[in-house]
Amino acid sequence: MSRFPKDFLWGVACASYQCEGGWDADGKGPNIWDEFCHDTAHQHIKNGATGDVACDSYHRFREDVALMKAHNIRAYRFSVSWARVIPDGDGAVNEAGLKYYEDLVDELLANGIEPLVTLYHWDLPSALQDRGGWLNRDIVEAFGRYAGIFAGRMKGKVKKYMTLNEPQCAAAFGYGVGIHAPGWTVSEEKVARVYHHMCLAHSAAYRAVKAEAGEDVQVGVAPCGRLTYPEKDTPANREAAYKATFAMPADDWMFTFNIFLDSVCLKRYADDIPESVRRFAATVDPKDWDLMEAPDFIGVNVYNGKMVDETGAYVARYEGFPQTACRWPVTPEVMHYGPLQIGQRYGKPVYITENGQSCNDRIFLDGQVHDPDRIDFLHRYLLELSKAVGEGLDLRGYMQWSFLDNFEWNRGYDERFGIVYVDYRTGERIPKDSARWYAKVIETNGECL
Ligand code: GBH
Repeated sequence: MSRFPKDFLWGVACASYQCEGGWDADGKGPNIWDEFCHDTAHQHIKNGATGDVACDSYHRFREDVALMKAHNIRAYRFSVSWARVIPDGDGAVNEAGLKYYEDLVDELLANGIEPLVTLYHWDLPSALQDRGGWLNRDIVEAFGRYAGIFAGRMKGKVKKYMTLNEPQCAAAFGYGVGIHAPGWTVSEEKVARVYHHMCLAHSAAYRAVKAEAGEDVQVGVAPCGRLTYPEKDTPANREAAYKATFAMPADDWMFTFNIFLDSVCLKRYADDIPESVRRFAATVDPKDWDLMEAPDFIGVNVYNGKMVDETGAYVARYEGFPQTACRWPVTPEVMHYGPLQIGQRYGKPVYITENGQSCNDRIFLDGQVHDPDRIDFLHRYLLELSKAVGEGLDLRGYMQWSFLDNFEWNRGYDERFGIVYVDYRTGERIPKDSARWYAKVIETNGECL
C-alpha cells in the first residue's frame, strides 16, 4: 500500500529575495526588502545582513537545477521578483528580468522538473510602496497586470501558479508589527484593508493568468496561519481543534487562514471577526465580493501547530519540548490534522507548499554536513501527512523548505533551512545528509518512510 498518491509531486521551495542575489542586476528595480535591509541604521536584520548576494542563484541557477535533478526533485517552487520583471511595479517591462525566469523555467523543464511559480513572496517594488503599497487599492490592477505579463511569457511552460505567499506574514509582520518590510505599524483596521486588497489582487491575478496562459493553468495561493491539532484522536477533540484553528479572537486574528481564505473561497468574512475587522468590513463595497476568485488549489505552509483539548483550550507544552534551531516547536501531528482542516473547510485540492526545520548546520571533520535532526523532523511530518492522505485528503504534492540554505528575512543568515548547505563565503553548495535521504523518499514515493 502506497502512502502517497501515484503521481505525487515531490519538490522543494524557495523565494526570490531569499536566494537570488543580483539585487540590482540587469535593470532590476529596488524592492522593499532591498530598502529594509539597506536601512542599517535601524538594524531591522540580524547582523545587518542583506539579500544582495544571498545564494547568488541569479547567476548559479543552472548549478542548482543540476543538484535538484541529482536528488530526484520533481518540482521547484520558486518566486518571481516583481521588480526584476517590472522595475517600478506598473510601468515598463524589463526584458532581462523576464529572460532570467524564462531561462530558469527552460532549465527546469529540460531536467524534468516542474516549475511552480509564486508571483509574490513579499518583495514589493519600492515605487509601489511609495504610493502606499498594499494599503493603496491601485495595487490590485498593478498585480493583475504583472501576473498577466509573466504568465503570457511562460505560456505553455508553467502550468501551476501561486499568486501570494503567506499574505498573513506580509500583512501582520509588514504592516502590523513592522518586523518585516516595509516595517510599517498601522492600525488593525488598516491591516484588514491590506488583507482585502491582497484578496482582490489574488483574484485579479487569477483571472489574468488564465486569460494569458490558458484556462487549464492551475492558479492557487499559499497562505499560512495558526493550525491546531487534537490532544486525543476523538471526534469531539477533532471538532474542537477545527474550531480553534478557524477562531478569530481579537488578539490573534491576523495569523489565521480564514482571514484570507474565507474572503476568496467563501466570499465573506467569518462570523466571529473582531471589532477592528468588523469596522473595516463595514466599509467594503458589496460588489467587491463578486470580484473574489477561489483558488484552484490551496498551498499550505506547515511548520508547527498548537495542541488543544476537548474543550478547545490550548494544552501547555512541557519543559524541554522538542524545538528547532529557531526555537519553533516540533509538532508533527499538525501535518495530519491541519491539511485535513483546510481541505474540509474549503473543499479544494491541497499542496504542502512549505515544510522544514532550521538547524545550526556546519561542515563536519569529514567535509560532509550531517543533519540527523532535519531528517527526523521531515520523517515525522511526512508520516503524519500520509495519515491525512489515508483519510481521504486530496493532496497533490509536498514542497520541502528549502533546497538551499538562504536568507531568512529579519533573522538573516543565522538559521539554515536547506537540505543543501551554502558556504556564504564562496557560494559553494554541499548537499547535506537530508538531501540524500529526501532523494530516497522521492524515489520510493514515500514507501521507505
Ligand atoms: C515561511 O514563513 C516563509 O514563507 C519563508 O519565506 C520562510 O523562509 C520560512 O517560512 C521559514 O521561516 O505562529 O501559529 O500564529 C513562515 C513563518 C509561519 C510565521 C506561520 C508565522 C504563524 C502561525 N510563519 N506563523 S502561528
